[in-house]
Amino acid sequence: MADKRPTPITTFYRDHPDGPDGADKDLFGRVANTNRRGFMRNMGLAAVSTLVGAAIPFHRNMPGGLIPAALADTSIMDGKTGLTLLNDRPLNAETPAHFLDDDVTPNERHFVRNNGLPPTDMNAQDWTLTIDGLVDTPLTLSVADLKRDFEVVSKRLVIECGGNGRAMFSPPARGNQWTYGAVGCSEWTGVRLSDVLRAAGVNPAAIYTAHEGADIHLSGKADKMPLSRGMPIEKAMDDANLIAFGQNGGDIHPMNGAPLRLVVPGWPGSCSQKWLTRIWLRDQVHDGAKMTGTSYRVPRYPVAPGTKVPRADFEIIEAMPVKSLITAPENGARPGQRNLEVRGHAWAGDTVVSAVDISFDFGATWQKTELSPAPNTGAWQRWKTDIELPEAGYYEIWARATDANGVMQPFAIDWNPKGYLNNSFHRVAVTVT
Ligand SMILES: Nc1nc2c(c(=O)[nH]1)N[C@H]1C(S)=C(S)[C@@H](COP(=O)(O)O)O[C@H]1N2
Ligand SMILES: [Mo]
Repeated sequence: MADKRPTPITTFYRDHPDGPDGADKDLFGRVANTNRRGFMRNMGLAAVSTLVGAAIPFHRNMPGGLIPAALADTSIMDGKTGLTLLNDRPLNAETPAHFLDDDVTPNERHFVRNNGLPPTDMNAQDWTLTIDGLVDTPLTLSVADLKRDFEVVSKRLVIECGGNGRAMFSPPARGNQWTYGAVGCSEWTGVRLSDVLRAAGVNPAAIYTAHEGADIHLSGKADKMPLSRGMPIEKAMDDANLIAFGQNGGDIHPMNGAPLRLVVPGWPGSCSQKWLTRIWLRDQVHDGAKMTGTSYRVPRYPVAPGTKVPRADFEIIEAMPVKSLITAPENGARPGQRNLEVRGHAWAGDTVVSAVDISFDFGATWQKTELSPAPNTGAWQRWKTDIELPEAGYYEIWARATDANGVMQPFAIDWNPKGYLNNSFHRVAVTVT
């Protein structure tokens, strides 16, 4: 009934209903016209051994495409450290909770969620953004134009993948097995999306945005996009949204969408188009890649775990639910003393967090924490408290946030077929020695 550990990769391969090919497909994405799957796929044992720096006595048990844990600290991504690699094609990596302890998530700790292959050219000098569709004046803007013609602002904004927490779903949901770390709160610098849309002149017939980026579909086909999502025009006009060209005082990390990306706090990360090239205003709900079917959608009504839900009963995810993360102590900590500072962050979609409580007696009693206000709309909020554990032994620290509407994180997962919106409590194990 509580959180389940992520499925071990060997179990995942052994039990996959479509065999190892199906498991490969889930983990690495099938490439339609080539046989390249993951980067490990075509590597012989000798190459893998070289990479891990030793012979592998149990190599026969290694599933095809397995990313050795020794390499899982994202050694194939420059400028990222300590992330856990979940998939290498497309690249997906999450941040262990204790590496999210900073108020502002450094570039190297910001998770990476790619649906396709990053563009090869991310040169800010010749990058342009087109604003078109239902606007009075279509615009083509360079990064320099954006900086010159609009007010430049810096804000801390949370980006959280709609699938964060998917790994704890039972029955399991296909897709990247994010645990807790598909979330980050960097300081983004850019111009307000609303200012740019107003400059183009929003036609009253526009009801939805459509976002396009320069990344490449896994098939390599130029006429296919890995991801193109949008949002209702009312949400797009929210002053919190940025067209960002900076992250934490410097350039955006290439894997986080350099040189230009949208940042739409509070809604699924998929709204925050990376490598942004176009915003198109439409008179209908956008039907781009991963906008339709069951992508980033949940059933309109609560369903029992494992239910097969008709497609027509899915609706597009909008605001993300209230959630908290324990960033200290680290899971598995073995402190030598009973007094500890417990701290973390909490955030709540389009609203704010009003309380974070923690428990170390499996939820029998709860202790209030000191909660800071968000430094700006769309940022996460720091919480912390001191605890004194009564004696040596094993404890779990649980955190539970409540939003301004009185909605509290649940203990158990609200299951849905695609594994979105898991905001059940974060739990951390601590053994006082
Ligand atoms: N162009 C493009 N933008 C994208 C994606 C993508 O695959 N391509 N992934 C989206 C998803 S699903 C998420 S959760 C966020 C993740 O942002 P990050 O990789 O900077 O953490 O980017 C979004 N923007
Ligand atoms: Mo996402």
